[in-house]
Amino acid sequence: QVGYDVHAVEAKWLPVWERLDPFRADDASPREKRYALTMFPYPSGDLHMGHAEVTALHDVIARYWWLRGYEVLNPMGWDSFGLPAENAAIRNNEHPATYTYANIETQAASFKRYAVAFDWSRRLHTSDPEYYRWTQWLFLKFRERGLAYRKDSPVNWCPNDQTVLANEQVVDGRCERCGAEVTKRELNQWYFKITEYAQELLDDLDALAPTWPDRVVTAQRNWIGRSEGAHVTFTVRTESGDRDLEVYTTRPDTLYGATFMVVAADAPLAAELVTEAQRPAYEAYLAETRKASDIDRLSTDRPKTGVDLGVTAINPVNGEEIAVWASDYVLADYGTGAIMAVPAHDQRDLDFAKAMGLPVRRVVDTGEPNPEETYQATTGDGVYVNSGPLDGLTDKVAGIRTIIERLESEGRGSGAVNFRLRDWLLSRQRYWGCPIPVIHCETCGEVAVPEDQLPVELPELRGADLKPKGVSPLAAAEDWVNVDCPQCGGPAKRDSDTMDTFVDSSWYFLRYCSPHDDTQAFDPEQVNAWMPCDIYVGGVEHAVLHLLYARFFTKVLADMGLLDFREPFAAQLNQGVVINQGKKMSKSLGNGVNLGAQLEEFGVDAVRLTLVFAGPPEDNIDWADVSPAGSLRFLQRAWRLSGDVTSTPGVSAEKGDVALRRVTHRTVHDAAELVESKRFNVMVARVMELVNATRKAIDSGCGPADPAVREAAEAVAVLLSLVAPYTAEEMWDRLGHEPSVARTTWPVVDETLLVEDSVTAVVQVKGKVRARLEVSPDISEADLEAAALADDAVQRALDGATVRKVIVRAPKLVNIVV
Ligand code: ANZ
Ligand code: ZN
Repeated sequence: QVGYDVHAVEAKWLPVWERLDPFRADDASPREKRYALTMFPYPSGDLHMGHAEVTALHDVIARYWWLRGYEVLNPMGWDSFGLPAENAAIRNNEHPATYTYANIETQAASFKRYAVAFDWSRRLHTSDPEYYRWTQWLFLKFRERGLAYRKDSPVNWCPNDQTVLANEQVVDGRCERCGAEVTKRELNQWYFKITEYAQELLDDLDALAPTWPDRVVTAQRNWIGRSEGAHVTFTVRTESGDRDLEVYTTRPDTLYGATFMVVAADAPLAAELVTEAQRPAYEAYLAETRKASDIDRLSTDRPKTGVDLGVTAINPVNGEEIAVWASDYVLADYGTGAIMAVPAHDQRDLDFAKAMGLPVRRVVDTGEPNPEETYQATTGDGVYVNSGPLDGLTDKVAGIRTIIERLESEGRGSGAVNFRLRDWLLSRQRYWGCPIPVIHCETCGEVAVPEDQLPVELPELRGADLKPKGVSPLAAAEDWVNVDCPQCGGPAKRDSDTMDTFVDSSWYFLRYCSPHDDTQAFDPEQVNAWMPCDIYVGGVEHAVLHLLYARFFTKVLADMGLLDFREPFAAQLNQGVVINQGKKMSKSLGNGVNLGAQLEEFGVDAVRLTLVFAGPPEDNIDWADVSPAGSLRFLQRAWRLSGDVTSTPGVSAEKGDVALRRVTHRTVHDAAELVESKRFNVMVARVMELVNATRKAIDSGCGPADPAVREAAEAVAVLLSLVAPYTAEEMWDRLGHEPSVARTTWPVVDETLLVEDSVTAVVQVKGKVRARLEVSPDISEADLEAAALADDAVQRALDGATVRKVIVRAPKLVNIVV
């Protein structure tokens, strides 16, 4: 027998699959539909171990569904706009399109070789005009609904990339992409009003919680950050007269302990309140504030800084006059951008009071040392003190209610809900993105590009300098940017910003359902038939941004009447990370594992098997701890079985060796449950056991001609096709079947073979043993009698004689008297 040549097997089946196209999803299929989605990649370089892992895991599910008789939509495409391509293009002095599309071809070829069960007919690239035409259309629809708007606001600014960043793209005060320290800038920007959906985005997480990873649900809940409290209105005595100052607080019950107020230094309000005497000090402080990131500003260990605005405010419940300060620890775009400081019960306020020598008043006695002396804020429950009508009360809920009622009756406040979630800033001052389809006219103002003029194509800008300058390179493209106003025909300019790439990826899963429709973004009928996605596999790094945005888009489109569901992803799986020698792979550590080299050395199947077998899908995989060589040896063992089988295809397994049949049927049965509960590694372990059992049966048991051996080998091929498609196909071929094993059906499990322990029942006819039956130890008398009478050997022994009496002693004996 010749050896197993992985690369020859790969070369043999790849073109066959190309021809058979076994995973093309048929919209018109009568079969039940399933949608298996995996996060589409950025086209930066070739595929790496991370792609290999996520698609190997994802493929187990998609291929399983096909075998179980579903029509499976399993598409792939590229998230092909964005900074990585633009930066690489600048580095290599070429056009972003050249870099992008070359990488897409490389990755597509690698995916094909890697044998992922994608429906390639649905491939899309978000940077194709056929795609982004509809991204633009969606933007215009959002704008019509008041969900896309522009405003001037301080934005996170990456001085290195010279671009605006969403809050989500600022990690520890640094640019997510390049690591540069992020600063603030005032710009006129486009926003999506995701806050309008904050409550629904939060509420609908409850229904997702059972089928979404906990960490994703929690991250989204925290990101949305709903809190309940009150708006309280103070009166500020300014140099130009009295005015109201509203704050948001989660602890209105501590209002008697408010000893000063703090306004965000960078809120326009601070500049309005400050006295002329304090203005120079304030302006100097403001300049400092603009340099700090939100994360730093909210940090409790940061020394508190600030400036006295020189004005006072009146506390609405006790008429007390307190100082108003500006500081960076209050954020301009959260709540109302101003707070009432209760230093006794909020550590940041207390630190500020200590730093500035401001008064502290305890209003809740928790039994702990007094924060007025210790400068340790107490945040727990206790007895209200120094709090007028609340004094002596211990119930916080009642305390909050009492104060809110009082404020409401006096028109100085009301109960309020606040969200941490901000509107989604989508403008980017970069070239390689979807142009915003808006024209700015001096006469008409902001004018939407008429739908029949979409797409607004990106101008080529060959040879142009794409280096970040703070304005989009598109602004300098005179021919492109200067247009006639669609409304008045007068001179106008195109909006030169491009969209955040998260806009592109917020609806690609819809486009896959009708990817070539050039009359609409998606065909609602197809989308409603395929969606929501039954599984979404991808990295936990997208727990907040992408997943929240995709949910938001889905809800808006449902409100537009285009979708009959409000959540896009019914279930989710986050794979772990492939690491090496206990550490994240990185250039500097030199511990990177090259996917291409692994595939060369061990073949596709062994790499895929290794990734699936390494552990639970959510766990990280340390490449130093796994053995692709071991995987390859196992695949060889499995493959060898297919050459040893000597019975013919189609032979009935019923007469085969019962012990082996039990193992086979038990394995197939359990494999289904294991795949459905996403314990793919255990499923692989079970297939390994089946291979061993089959080998034993061939070598020292019933021999290669036993039909149970064929049954077992065929089951191995089908189960292995979920993980090792080449080996499985080759086995299937050697077992005498037509390709593709991936489109055969899941083996039918004979329930009677699943009985855990069996006993041998002896059947006697006229006192002579005529048959032995393997039966369940708890078989009923009636079932045992029926099984005995149905047995071929028993029937032959009876030879037509009339049965006079059957004595049954379940489960061991049947005695037939004629
Ligand atoms: C008085 C108070 C007393 C507060 C107390 C807390 C404890 P969450 O739960 O995150 O919504 N706050 C409000 N606006 C702020 C801003 N723009 N920047 C920084 N802090 C702000 O937090 C709400 C609480 O955070 C509010 O309740 C306010 O401080 C502060 F014992 O008001 B609290
Ligand atoms: Zn006009």
